[in-house]
Amino acid sequence: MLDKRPYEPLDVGTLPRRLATAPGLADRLGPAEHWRVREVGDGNLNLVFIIEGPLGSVIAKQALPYARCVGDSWPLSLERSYFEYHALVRLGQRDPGRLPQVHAFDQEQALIVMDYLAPHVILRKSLMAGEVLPQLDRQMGQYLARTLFRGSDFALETAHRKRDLALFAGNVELCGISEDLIFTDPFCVSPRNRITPGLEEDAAAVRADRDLKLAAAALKRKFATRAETLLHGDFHSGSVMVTAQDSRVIDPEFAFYGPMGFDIGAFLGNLLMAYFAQAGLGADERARGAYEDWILQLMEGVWTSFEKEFAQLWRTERSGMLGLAELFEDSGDAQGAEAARAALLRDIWRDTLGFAGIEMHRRILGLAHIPEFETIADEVVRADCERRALAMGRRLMLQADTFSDPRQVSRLARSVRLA
Ligand code: SR1
Ligand code: MG
Repeated sequence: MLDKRPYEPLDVGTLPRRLATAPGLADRLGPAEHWRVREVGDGNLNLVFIIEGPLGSVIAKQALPYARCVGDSWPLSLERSYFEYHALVRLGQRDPGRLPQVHAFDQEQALIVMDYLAPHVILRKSLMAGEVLPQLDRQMGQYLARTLFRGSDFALETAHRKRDLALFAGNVELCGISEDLIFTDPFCVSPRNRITPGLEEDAAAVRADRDLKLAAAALKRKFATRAETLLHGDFHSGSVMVTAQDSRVIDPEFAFYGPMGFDIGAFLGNLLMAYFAQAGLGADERARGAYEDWILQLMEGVWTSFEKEFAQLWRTERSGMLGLAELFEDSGDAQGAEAARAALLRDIWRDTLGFAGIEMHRRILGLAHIPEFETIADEVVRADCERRALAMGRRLMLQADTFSDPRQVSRLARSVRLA
């Protein structure tokens, strides 16, 4: 246990002093006087340090009392670190080995010490570098199925889930960021919005598109009211770290109870944006075509693996209040249970596509953009890539009902890409 001290943002000098007495850390790293500390955070919100000692390394992540990407004009409470810690523990239990292990949590300092993932790199960077990751679809599909199913009333004991629901209901501030930045800002004039020059007419067309705004409103209602399972809450390709064979999920500070399709949709939407960005990322045409195909295969494979793992969990771990084996298997109607699963997966698939489409809008028209597009130096090329992604996102938001499987999504992506 660390002694309680009032919060202060730490730096490479004060961090080792703060953590020197943290139980177990010296065993993991070696003596504190030999630690080397570097600040490496490049995310939107927090400080991130790598601490290297003679025996090993860890990451220390500290929340700042404001949004780092904007500055102290956007104050944020430190509590997000508390929710991130609880989410890391729960998601890690539901898909063991897929999240960094937590070694210390200092609530007062909003500081989490966890595994340093090496040689992993952020998935976005890997997708921009054209790397093929043969295990990623299976690992991400399984991660999504395990965490979403095991955190829901299909699996968890009711009292446990309701207690957890109450705990994460406190993550008001970060949910508020998503409510504004994802579901509202891209569809109206907001001082937080930013666009690539050349997209002005496209942004105005979105603001005037009543059908699209109705779809955004319906998705926002789902996000805010359907407390189905514990979500990561910000599951994009900057929240996954990869090697050629392994992947880890990081940064669940936006965790809350929401609709299953939200995490899946955010991930698939980011893969689709990586697909549309390839045209501006400078690989030669042949290599690019093959890589674009692989990204679409990855997107399809994540959903297929999710569905497969979800079905397996449905058959073997449906012990929660919504499991309802009494109505089906216990009454001699095993087929009824399969029909209930198929209906649920159709529902999640529809939500997934809508959330994917809205994620694609907010990353192009809102505050928080993505490096896949931002690193395209030629603004005309960038705007063209983004325009195609917006067209795809619109179809996903408005026609989610019409796609029966992810291959149809890939077909549409190819035709939008080549139009
Ligand atoms: C002010 S925070 C902006 C974005 O960064 C985070 O990663 C979330 O995606 C959030 O919407
Ligand atoms: Mg993050």
